[in-house]
Amino acid sequence: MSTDSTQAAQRILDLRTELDGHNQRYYVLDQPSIPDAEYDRLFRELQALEAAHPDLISVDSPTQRVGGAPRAGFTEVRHEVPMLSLGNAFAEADMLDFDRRVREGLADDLPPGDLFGGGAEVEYVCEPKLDGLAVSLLYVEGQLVRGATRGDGSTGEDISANVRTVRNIPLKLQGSGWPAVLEVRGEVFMAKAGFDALNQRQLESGAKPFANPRNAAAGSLRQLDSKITASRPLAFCCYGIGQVEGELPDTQLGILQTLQTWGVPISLELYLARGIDACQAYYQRIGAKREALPYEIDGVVFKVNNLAWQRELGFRAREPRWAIAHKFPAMEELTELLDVEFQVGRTGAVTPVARLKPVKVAGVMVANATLHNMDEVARLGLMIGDTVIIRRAGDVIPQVVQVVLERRPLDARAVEIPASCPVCGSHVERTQLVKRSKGKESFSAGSIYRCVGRLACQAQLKQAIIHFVSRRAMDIDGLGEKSVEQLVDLGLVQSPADLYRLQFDQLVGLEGFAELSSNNLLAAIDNSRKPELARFIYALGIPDVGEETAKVLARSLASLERIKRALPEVLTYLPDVGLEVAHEIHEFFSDAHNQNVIEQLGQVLDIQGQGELGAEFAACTTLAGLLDKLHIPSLGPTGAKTLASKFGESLPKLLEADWLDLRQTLSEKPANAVREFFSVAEQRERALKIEAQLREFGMHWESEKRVVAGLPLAGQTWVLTGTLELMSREHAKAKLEALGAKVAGSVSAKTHCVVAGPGAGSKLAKASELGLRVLDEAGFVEQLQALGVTP
Ligand code: D41
Repeated sequence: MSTDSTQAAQRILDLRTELDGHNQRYYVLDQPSIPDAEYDRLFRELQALEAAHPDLISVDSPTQRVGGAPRAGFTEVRHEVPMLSLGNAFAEADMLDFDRRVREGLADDLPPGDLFGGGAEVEYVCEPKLDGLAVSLLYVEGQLVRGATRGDGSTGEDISANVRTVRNIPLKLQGSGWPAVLEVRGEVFMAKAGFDALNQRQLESGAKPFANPRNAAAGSLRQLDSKITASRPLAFCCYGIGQVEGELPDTQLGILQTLQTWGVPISLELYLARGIDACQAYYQRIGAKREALPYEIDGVVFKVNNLAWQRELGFRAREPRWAIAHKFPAMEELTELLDVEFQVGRTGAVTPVARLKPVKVAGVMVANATLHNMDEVARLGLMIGDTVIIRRAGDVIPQVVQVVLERRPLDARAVEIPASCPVCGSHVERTQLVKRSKGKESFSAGSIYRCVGRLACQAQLKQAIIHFVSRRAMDIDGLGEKSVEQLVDLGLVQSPADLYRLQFDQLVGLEGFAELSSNNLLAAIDNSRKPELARFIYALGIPDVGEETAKVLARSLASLERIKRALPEVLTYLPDVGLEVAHEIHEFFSDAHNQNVIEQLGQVLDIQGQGELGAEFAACTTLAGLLDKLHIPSLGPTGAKTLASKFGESLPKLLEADWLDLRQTLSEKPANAVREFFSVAEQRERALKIEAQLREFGMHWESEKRVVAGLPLAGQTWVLTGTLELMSREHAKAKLEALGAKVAGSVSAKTHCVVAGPGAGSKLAKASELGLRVLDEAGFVEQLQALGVTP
């Protein structure tokens, strides 16, 4: 043998071993260890080597077989008609080759081409290639009798119980005229939204999240317990048929459309293209829509429409000659983790960031990926030097989804959180994330690391200033991230209040600051001196306080003083403020450093919109509700109610009660708990303090039966949709909120009114469906005027 073929033989053996290993992990263990794109490359390398050295082909080469063995636990199913696999095209040229082979294969059937060499064109059915799991559904007399995986194409697994849980798979065909035996084939997949929600749930329950929707679909479908399958957001889309006893149309499209009339889901993107150019155009169109589609696709599939021609073309090595998949650039690639660096965010959170050997993922160069937190690093089992799978889906930041353990180098290093802040050198503190749920504080597994340097840390200061000046916060135009960095680095700005002390002479001459831009910036800063309270609160950058929460705080408490003093329990009386956010707010204002920054800002700003308390607190509440918020062990909501009514809705009376009084209303355990709770002086005082603050903020016990006049639209939810022509949507929203209404993004039965401008679509349709009140913009303006508000 020549050295060339000796080398080829060795490489072929290596490739086969490697591919067999991947097949085993992919099909049998549901744990793929490399991205599809990498697998495809290895597979094609092997195919090419075998094509060049046909004598080296062996029957057990992965190229001669597709798929894997059924997993122990499911019954085997033999496919009457084999489930073929699909050939792949990666470039336009591959598609032209495919079309040429089709036309050559059909030469006798096609009409002659024209005089200019243009051949007759073939009709192709086009559809997206879903990234899921191929399955077979057998219907006998219209009844679903069996579901099976594709397996290796000849033998799959019986997953009947599981497919029955997939919501859009008909258990019985609709209508009539279906063949006595009909095998429907298609893809079971998981939509992007369902996948995200599932992974969220997996994380919350401490389970491992799935790397991508395909793994999630496969893992869900191959559950031995079909109850688990039922809880997963799976869907089915038919792409063809297998065994048939009866009549069906004689085109691919005709069959799919007929199946649809029987209730079988087919692709919404189906398209009939005449000629290969129309196919290429379809590929481009779907490619442009790819990220916006609600499910993941990895290419587009083209099939000769005429069934007689499909039969004539036949197949070769398990791939039909009449169909091909034109792949899109892969969303996942392999690369190397060069290092892990630590970034410090606005709230001081120290987060690991992956520095990668640059790699192109779906057309975009990726050199960094977020690692979220140290728990994520631990979950991935990540070490520096590892080969990792990078995934870029939609417009989200690239993510590290998996470590390829087999490729871990001997000198791989552990990822360690620095003991001190990489920016300011302050101590890095570990905070165990506390999940405060009803009744108890539970420690979740999560923890974050925080630099304790606050605004003395340049990184936090920069982020805080960038947030402070942003459009939705103080809206100071002309101060981009680069300029903020400069001002901080030069020591000109050491706290947000320093912005208001900047002088022309300090600015002019800095990078990006000529005379005009310096003056413009100073004017913009000056213009921001009278912020609305909500804007100011939002600009402070309190963890977990977004614009909405800032508005709620401003509207209901209506003064910075009250917001600063509000007790966490009192804050939870506000709409949409949970205990966790309430604690964040309280802790923020209790911090001496923050108090200092706010104090300084108070000297340079004139905060607007402070005054009377809003309607939120004017609402009545009950003593039982307050007891509930104290989280007294063993005291449930019912116990709290009986207790409150027994003591005439009066906290002082309840505090005077002795054990016997308590025992008259409660059973022994809660009675003891209540006595014990209030025997601690601090807790007694705290309860009284909360009550006093609630009263100060305008709350009344329901028992006091005082009629409270709220804002005219208090308690109502409004939705704005379509284009408003007389005013901006923000303006309309502000007006509604000032009247006490909540403005929501989606229509539900709880919506009070929908304001619909031109171009309103599904929200308007839903409103009419629900019989809701709908106003056009003119009607809305009238309504505002009727309520005494200038539009
Ligand atoms: O959407 C898909 N993943 C898809 C897969 C599709 N739209 N069409 C397909 N057509 C076939 C043939 C042409 C063989 C009937 C397929 C597959 N096969 C397929 N899926 C998995 C292996 C083969």
